[in-house]
Parts: sequence; structure tokens; C-alpha cells
Amino acid sequence: MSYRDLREFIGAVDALGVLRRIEGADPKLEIGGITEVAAGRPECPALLFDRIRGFPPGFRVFTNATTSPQRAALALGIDPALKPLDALKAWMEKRQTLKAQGPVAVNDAAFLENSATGHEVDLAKLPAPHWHRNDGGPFIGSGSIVVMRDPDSGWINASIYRVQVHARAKVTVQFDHQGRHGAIIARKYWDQGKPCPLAVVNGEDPALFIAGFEYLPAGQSEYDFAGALKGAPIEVIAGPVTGLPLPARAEIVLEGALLPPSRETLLEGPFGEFTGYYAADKRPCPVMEVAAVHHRDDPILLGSPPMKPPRFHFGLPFRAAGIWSNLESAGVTDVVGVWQHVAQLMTVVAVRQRYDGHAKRAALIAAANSYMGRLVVVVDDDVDPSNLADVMWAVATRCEPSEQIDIVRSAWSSALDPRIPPPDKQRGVASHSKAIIDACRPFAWMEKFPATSALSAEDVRAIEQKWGGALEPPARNPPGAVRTRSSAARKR
Ligand SMILES: Cc1cc2nc3c(=O)[nH]c(=O)nc-3n(C[C@H](O)[C@H](O)[C@H](O)COP(=O)(O)O)c2cc1C
Ligand SMILES: [Mn+2]
Repeated sequence: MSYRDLREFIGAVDALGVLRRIEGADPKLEIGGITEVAAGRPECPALLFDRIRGFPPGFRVFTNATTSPQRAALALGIDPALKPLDALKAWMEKRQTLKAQGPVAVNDAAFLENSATGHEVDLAKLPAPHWHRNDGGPFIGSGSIVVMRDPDSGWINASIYRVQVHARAKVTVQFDHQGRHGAIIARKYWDQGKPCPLAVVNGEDPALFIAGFEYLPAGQSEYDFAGALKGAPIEVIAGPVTGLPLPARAEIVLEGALLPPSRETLLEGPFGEFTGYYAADKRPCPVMEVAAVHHRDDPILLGSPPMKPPRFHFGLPFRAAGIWSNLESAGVTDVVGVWQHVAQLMTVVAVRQRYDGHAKRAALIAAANSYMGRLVVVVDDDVDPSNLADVMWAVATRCEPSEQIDIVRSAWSSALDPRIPPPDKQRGVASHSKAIIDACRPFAWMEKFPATSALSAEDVRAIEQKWGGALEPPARNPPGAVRTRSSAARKR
């Protein structure tokens, strides 16, 4: 892995030519707005904000870290030049062979360069952005990991939950649902009438950011996954307040305790969500009393605000790699690709059908683990699942709705689902239905299905080679230059 921490990752992004430095932006709405506009551009640059309005120079915010396929691959240690579906496949395969690598303790940590404790703690000193117009306040944690220790087994959980700033030393931590490991662990402390010690770690190594998003089994630490991904253990140091093992190369760390909700809650949100809506109202949320704030000199906050789809935190759909792997381990053969569109709300599986029921078998397994996704589509192997136009071509031409759409009810969603009717949401309904769209040629008469008129990949390659030059925009030709076919072909 070519980077050891966030700073080195930013250096690698800069070397690819896709880092933009921005000075003078306001943390109130401007940083969020610029981030969202940039994420909607084809190049989707990463952004490093400095000289943020109201803060000392050097206090920085880094956004769009992994929002392009290229930078998502870079963060995984996979060749960023690969085509996105090939990069995802490489990740799926690498992910299956990862061997958990526990962290190592070190004696010093960069984030201890500056510490404030007790009454000195003032979160207003850090440039936590107010990301979207109707957000309930600034969120310091949009891409932070929340570290907790299971009181029974000692297992360290370190995954991403959003963190809103409410006061000098008070933040809230939001669990989408009660199955989150953080929610389960906190409950164990609270059931004994105790606060839950925790740390919010920001400006973490991108490998930890990725690990924090993975669905790992309970009992397995995200630190071990990140260490495996990097091929080197995560360096940790015991937090001075909590004793929790904290990544030594992180930029900003808050230590403290999550109070039992019987003692205190605060109204959290709303917060513009990854679906592109404010679907969860302001609601009571567990409160963290911040006992200490530590940060590196010139700290960098890693911001990853949810944005309207198709923008997403990760330019490669990592959860599609998980589903792809689920399919393989369940024994489904001939899966040629899995992808997610609309910020993971639509899952597509491409299979080379070998037997009747093959496509539906794949679709049902994929549907089971498609978080909040109402649409699961299965396509033949000639369709590129990562190409939405191609997928919709298959849906519109191969799927007879009266025969090939199934509805699965009461399936996995969450309180962030914009389409659960308000009275149901109030009753705690957090499930929805999923449409399984079989957009494959019907297996029974697959051979008789009209042949496609589309060019084969070889045809395209041959045409590109012979005629591609003639298709280039004239503006790029220097004035007066006569371009021959062979010189154009040499260029590519
Ligand atoms: C940028 C980002 C923000 C997230 N915010 C939240 C959140 O606020 N609450 C939540 O429950 N999950 C959130 N998630 C999803 C969880 O991090 C993810 O499902 C993780 O696997 C949960 O880990 P756990 O199994 O250890 O609970 C977020 C993910 C990302 C990438
Ligand atoms: Mn976990």
C-alpha cells in the first residue's frame, strides 16, 4: 500500500492530478456546496480546503476523498487505471483472501501534538462544516469512525456513524438502526447503568474509512480488516482518557463517554442523507460528553457528507463486491459482475445463465443484502452491470413485467427510507418491499430470443483502431495540421 495515513493519501491523490486546493470557503454551506458541485462533475476532483473562514490557516477539511472510481481503487491499493468493473472484481477477489491483521501498539501518536481536556474542550475551534442548508447544525463526523470496546469480549468496533456538534463539549452519535454494532455495544454499558466509553476518530487512514463501512461479523474488528487491506497493522496508542486503542496517525480524536439515554438525549438532525432527502426527522439521540480533544498540528478533517445520488462516498460500489462474494460463497456460478447504482439503492447482477432458475437464485441472494435498495435487477452476461444505460436497455427489452417482476415484502430498509409513509415510520416501520426485476432472456427460449444488433466488443475495437481518429473533435487538431489515419491511430 502506497500510503501510510491520510496525509500520504492526499499526496498520492495530488500526484494523480485530481486534487484541488480551495482557500477562503465558509464552513457554513460553502464547503458542503463546493463539495457537492465538484462531485457532480465528470472529473469529480478531491478537495482540500484551507484558510477556512473563521479558522486559523492550516486547519483543513478534505472532501471527495474516494468518490471517484480511480480514488476508490487507489485507497484499496488496486491499480487506479483499471476499468471500474475490473477494479471492483479485483477488490472482490482481494477481499476474499484478506487475513485479519491485528493492530500494533506504538509509544507516540501525532494526534497528541495538541490536547485539550475538561473545561478547555471547545469543539467550536474545529471547522466542522454545516453541510446542507436544512441540516440541524454542524457535523464534525461525516466520515469519522467511532471506536468502542465490547465490555464482554474486549472486541474493538470502529465503524462510521455521523456525529453532530451541539455544544462546546457535546456531540450526538446516530445509529441508523439498532443492529449497528455500536448500538449493541453501547446498550450493554447502559443496561448496567454506565456510560459507554468511546472515541470519535477523524482524519483517519482511508483504509479505516473503508473498513468502517464494511459489514463485518460482530466480534471482528474493523482495525484488523484495515490492517489486512493495507498489508500492515494499524498503529494504535491507548487514549489518555478512555484507554481505547486509537489510530496513532489519525488527525483529530475526541474521547469521552456516550451517556445512557435515560440520563440525557438531544434532538439530532435533520441531516441531508445519502438518498438525497431529509427522511429522518429531528429525533432524540445518544449524547457523547467530550472529555478530551486531541489533534495534529495543522489538522485535516476528513469530510464525507451524503449527497444527492448518483454521488456517493465511494466511487466503486464496495457493497456490490460484498454481494458478489456472497454469491460465490453460496455456490452461484457464472456471475460476471455485480454493481450498485443510485448510491447503492439499485443492485444489478450479471450472470451467464446455465439453468432454469439460475438468474432468480442470484437475484434473491443479492436482494437479501441490498440495504435500503428497492430495485434488484439481474441481466445476461452481454450486459455491463456498471453501465446504467445498458442495464435499462435490458430491462426495457428483455423483461416482460407480468412474468418477470417479483415483489418481496417487509425487507431490509431503515428509518432513513424516504418512501415509508409517516404514520408507519412513527410506529417504527423500517422495512419496505423490493422489486426483483429479471431482465434476462427467458431461459426456456433463450436460443430463440432475437439476436442483438449491437456491435461486438471486437467490432468496436477494430472500428476504433481504423476510424477513431476521424471521430476526434477538430478543435484538438492544431491549425493547418493534416491528420492521417495512421498518426491518429498511433496517438492512442
Ligand atoms: C460516510 C458514511 C456515513 C455513515 N453514517 C452512518 C450513520 O450515521 N449511522 C449509521 O448507523 N451508519 C452509518 N453509516 C453506515 C455504517 O458505517 C456501516 O453500515 C457499517 O458497516 C456499520 O458498522 P457496524 O456493523 O460495526 O455497526 C455510514 C457510512 C458511511 C460510509
Ligand atoms: Mn463492526
